[in-house]
Amino acid sequence: MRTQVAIIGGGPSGLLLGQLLHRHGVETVVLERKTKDYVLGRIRAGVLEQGLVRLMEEAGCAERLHAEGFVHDGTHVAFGGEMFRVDFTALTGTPVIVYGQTEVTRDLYAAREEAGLPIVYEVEDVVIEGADTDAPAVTYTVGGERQRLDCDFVAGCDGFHGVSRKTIPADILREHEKIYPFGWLGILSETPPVDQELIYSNSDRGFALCSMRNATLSRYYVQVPLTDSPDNWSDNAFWDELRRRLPPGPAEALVTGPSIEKSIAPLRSFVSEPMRWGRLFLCGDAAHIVPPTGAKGLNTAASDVQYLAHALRDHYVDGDDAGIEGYSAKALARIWKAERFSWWFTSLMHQFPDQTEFDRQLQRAELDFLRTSEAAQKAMAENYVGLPY
Ligand code: RFL
Ligand code: PHB
Repeated sequence: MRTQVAIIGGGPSGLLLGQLLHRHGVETVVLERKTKDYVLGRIRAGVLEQGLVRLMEEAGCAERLHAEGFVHDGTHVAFGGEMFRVDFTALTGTPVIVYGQTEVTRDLYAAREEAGLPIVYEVEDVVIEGADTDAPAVTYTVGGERQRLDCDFVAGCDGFHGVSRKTIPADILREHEKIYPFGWLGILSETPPVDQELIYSNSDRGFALCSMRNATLSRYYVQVPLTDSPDNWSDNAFWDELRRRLPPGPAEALVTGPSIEKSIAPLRSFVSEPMRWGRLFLCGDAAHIVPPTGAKGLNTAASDVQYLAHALRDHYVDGDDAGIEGYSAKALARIWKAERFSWWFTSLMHQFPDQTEFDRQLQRAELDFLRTSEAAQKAMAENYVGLPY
């Protein structure tokens, strides 16, 4: 088999890239390790920057997002039993959209299927060959048979545990990592959200976040030690702990019910450089991870995809390779800013096991500065709604 761009990974990065390239007449084949149902069963991000919304529009996949997504003009930040609001739209002119990653992915799958574009599911033992030559190929096993996909370029959209990053030789790849000493225990429940907007809470008992998917589906998180397990948490224990970490108003308003999903995600910051090796490009979680506090994971994947889609368009349509040459540096410049914001907001909102009273007072002072300073709120809002790209 032969294609122009082999896309490894059928998550949001790979599917969005495939749709954008299709719009420019560039052929792709998507290779996905799992089944479609498995990919759509993963509960992940919920907050979309305007940049991603714009890309979904460009891909012709934004109809349901506009009909069902919720416009959030701001967010609440709670600490010391009090709560204040940061008004994104007033401060930056831009809101964010709450629409689940699962739904983004579902819309992209539907568009790919409607356009009759190829996806190969349940591929195993994927190997990228000749990425540093003019004739790369991807080999893989499906249904017990070894296959070969010849291509011009390979897009590594296969997430943090994929093969693409590992294909870059060790003497070229540089990895930067920070592991946080806690995780987020998250639940999804068929209950109305406690507030119309998100609540990020720094409490003496640890961080909590109230989020949502729609008017009847809520997503809540509490910070837990890395050693914890979801099996240690009954639904009631979760609700009690969440309530204790919220200010009195939302704590009283919280509607509880059975959880339909419960899991723990560790928190990590990670960047690998460069994001291009010859004809192999890394996109999204394959190249970088942020702790979820800034809601930036899916959104940083989106900016990579835009840069890469435009670079490949310029190559095929205009014969211009400047975008390809500049891809890694351009993507990384934006990634590092999202890394910085996600690290900052994580550091501000969580309890660290080795935190001294001095550190805690600094957190309180910074939160109070954020509460009272328009300049501080504007800096936060600008980052939260997404730096331009
Ligand atoms: P994905 O979504 O991991 O998709 C990669 C795809 O590649 C497949 N794959 C392979 N396919 C073929 N061959 C191989 N060898 C393969 N290895 C892997 C996988 O099966 C998968 O389908 O990466 P992508 O597309 O780059 O998208 C990135 C986002 O998924 C990720 O950044 C966000 O979900 C991160 N994230 C959040 N981001 C936000 O912006 N806001 C959030 O609120 C938010 N919450 C979260 C999150 C991530 C979480 N994780 C990873 C556990 C909450 C959680 C719990
Ligand atoms: C979510 O809804 O899952 C969510 C929202 C905001 C975050 C992280 C996760 O910062």
